[in-house]
Amino acid sequence: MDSNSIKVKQVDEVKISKYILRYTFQDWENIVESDVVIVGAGPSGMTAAYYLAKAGLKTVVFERRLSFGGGIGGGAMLFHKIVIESPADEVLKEMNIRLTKVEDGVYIVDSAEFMAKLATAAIDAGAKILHGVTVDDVIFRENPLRVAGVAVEWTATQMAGLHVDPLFISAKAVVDATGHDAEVISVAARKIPELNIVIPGEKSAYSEIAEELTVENTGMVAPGLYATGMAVTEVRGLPRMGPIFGAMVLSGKRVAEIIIKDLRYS
Ligand code: 48H
Ligand code: FE2
Repeated sequence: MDSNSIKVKQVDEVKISKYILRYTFQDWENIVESDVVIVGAGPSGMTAAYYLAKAGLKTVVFERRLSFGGGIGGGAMLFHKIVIESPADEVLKEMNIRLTKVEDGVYIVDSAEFMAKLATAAIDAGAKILHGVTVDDVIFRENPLRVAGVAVEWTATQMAGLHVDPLFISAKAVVDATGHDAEVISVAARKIPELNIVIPGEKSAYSEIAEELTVENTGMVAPGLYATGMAVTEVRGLPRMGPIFGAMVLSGKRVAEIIIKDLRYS
């Protein structure tokens, strides 16, 4: 060894495995009883996670893929710029995301920066984001009838087509932030008919009105179950808006505010 060599602390394979297992299970044991479960780490889910964690609620985000951002990365036709309009710019500025003003109240942001800093903001606020986990069912309770958590499975297990039973995570509020398919609300509608959830499905594009409608209709779909982002559009039969993301951010913020209020008075 020459005098320029760097001394790297030696850790053997067994220790590497033990440390990973110990701290992974420590986290899982903690999140198994959460205040809020958010399904999907897209723009609406991560914004919601940021505000919920900031308010002190134990918040976990389950994301099927091994990445953050949902539809942000794909932008429009894979172009790497995202359009944001006021007042969503205030949320992005709070997260140190740089915006270029193109006209009064309209901004352009780089998709990579948007994804990375949104995730950073949510994590720094205290939210736990777990990748490679798919939510495929909910837990429900009667008297009063409500959604009380989710069932989780490894995405890889699902992709392999294996029949493996899930683990359950309890939560006072479950947020469907899964985007266009509103997967969590869809499964609840199908498997718990007593909730009387009817899903009309998203309409074709009408950007000017779609954003405001999506934000306005954000909120509770059934006791314990909330919609944010494009899941709102699907569940409430609203038009889509295309590659403009202000409503996703504002919807995430709104669902967080509603849940914070609901949990405070429950
Ligand atoms: C775990 C899951 C599951 C599951 C899905 O699609 P997203 O980006 O969702 P939003 O609503 O935050 O943002 C929508 C936006 O990207 C968009 O598509 C817009 C504005 N479209 C307008 C238009 O006209 O087309 O993110 C959802 C995330 C993704 O990362 C999925 O992988 C993840 O949820 N996900 N994770 N369990 N069952 N289903
Ligand atoms: Fe979309």
